[in-house]
Amino acid sequence: MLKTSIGGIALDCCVYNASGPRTNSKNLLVAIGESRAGAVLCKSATLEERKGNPHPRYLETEHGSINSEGLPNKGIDYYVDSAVVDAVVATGKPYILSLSGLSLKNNLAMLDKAKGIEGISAIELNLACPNVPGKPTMAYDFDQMDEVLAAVCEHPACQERPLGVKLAPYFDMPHFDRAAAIVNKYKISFVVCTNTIGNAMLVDAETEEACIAPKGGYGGLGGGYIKQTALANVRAMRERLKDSIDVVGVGGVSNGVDAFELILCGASAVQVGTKHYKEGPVCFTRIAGELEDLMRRKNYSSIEDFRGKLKPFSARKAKPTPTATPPAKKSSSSATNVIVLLQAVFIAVLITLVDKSKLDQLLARFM
Ligand code: RRO
Repeated sequence: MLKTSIGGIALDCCVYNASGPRTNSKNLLVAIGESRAGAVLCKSATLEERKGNPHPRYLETEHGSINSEGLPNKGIDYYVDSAVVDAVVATGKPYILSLSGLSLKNNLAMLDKAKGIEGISAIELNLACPNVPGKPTMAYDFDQMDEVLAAVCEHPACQERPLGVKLAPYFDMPHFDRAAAIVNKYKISFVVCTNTIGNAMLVDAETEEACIAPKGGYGGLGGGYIKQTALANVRAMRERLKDSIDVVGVGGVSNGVDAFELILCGASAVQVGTKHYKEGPVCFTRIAGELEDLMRRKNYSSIEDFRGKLKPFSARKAKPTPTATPPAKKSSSSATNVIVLLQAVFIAVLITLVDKSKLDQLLARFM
């Protein structure tokens, strides 16, 4: 029921993990592979191992999360090592390598290391990490993004397997246009929308402090805080990208309904980050099961039955949803108007029919 494909790789389940939470080591990756997740995506790798930013660097609230991890990872050699690749492949799930080089040169050097490794089913190039001090988000620098994609797409490691690009969230129509136009120029198989909203801040009013330590408290906002941004980014990119480029949705997927909404906006698969951090890989089983329940209720047997089929607002069919502000109670106020009108007509008819003299007598009693 949840089968899909991204960039031509078949996935048994359209729900899998986002790069970041619980993706740093072989054991964590294998645990994802052994869950219901449709694929296994590793933590974004850099050329060298990184310890990341100072702690505390992650906080979850009831509404979502903020992080400034700062790309902690074991370095590319670890994630392409046969001990890791083979262990993930043994789970039967496609292994996707996430790369987030600190320079184009580093990205190309990492691709050299991925070249020829069969167990790597796809590469997700992360152009949107907001948390490395002194490194602006590349997906907001369109000229640099264009230059990096031109070079990366030529690399033999990206000819051997599908290449995906993880983008930053965009908030303005010309930015959607520009990002999509750049991606459309290259042999890119999928885009991932979207990374966290960069340089947000959570504040503790009691202690009067920022909630995380690095970068003066600025961090990437994720989870429920960004679901609507993710929906819009998936939709906007789906509307602009070539049909051959799949869109993967990520941001605020807590349950099956969230996954359904992203697919309705055009996602071929959805990734889960914040909930994976909190619940562990069992979240993939739960969310996939909830998505199946919803599909059964709607008589859908495949995600293709509704993928990208978001309808425009229709006043005739609109029903209030629990999250939407209910419209003003038009129907009851118009019913009140009709009753008042009928009363007026009734009184007018009565006045015409009643004998005028009797009416005079009646009025005299009250005046
Ligand atoms: O490691 C991080 O701080 C991080 C990365 Br690489 C990313 O792409 N997005 C994010 O929110 N955090």
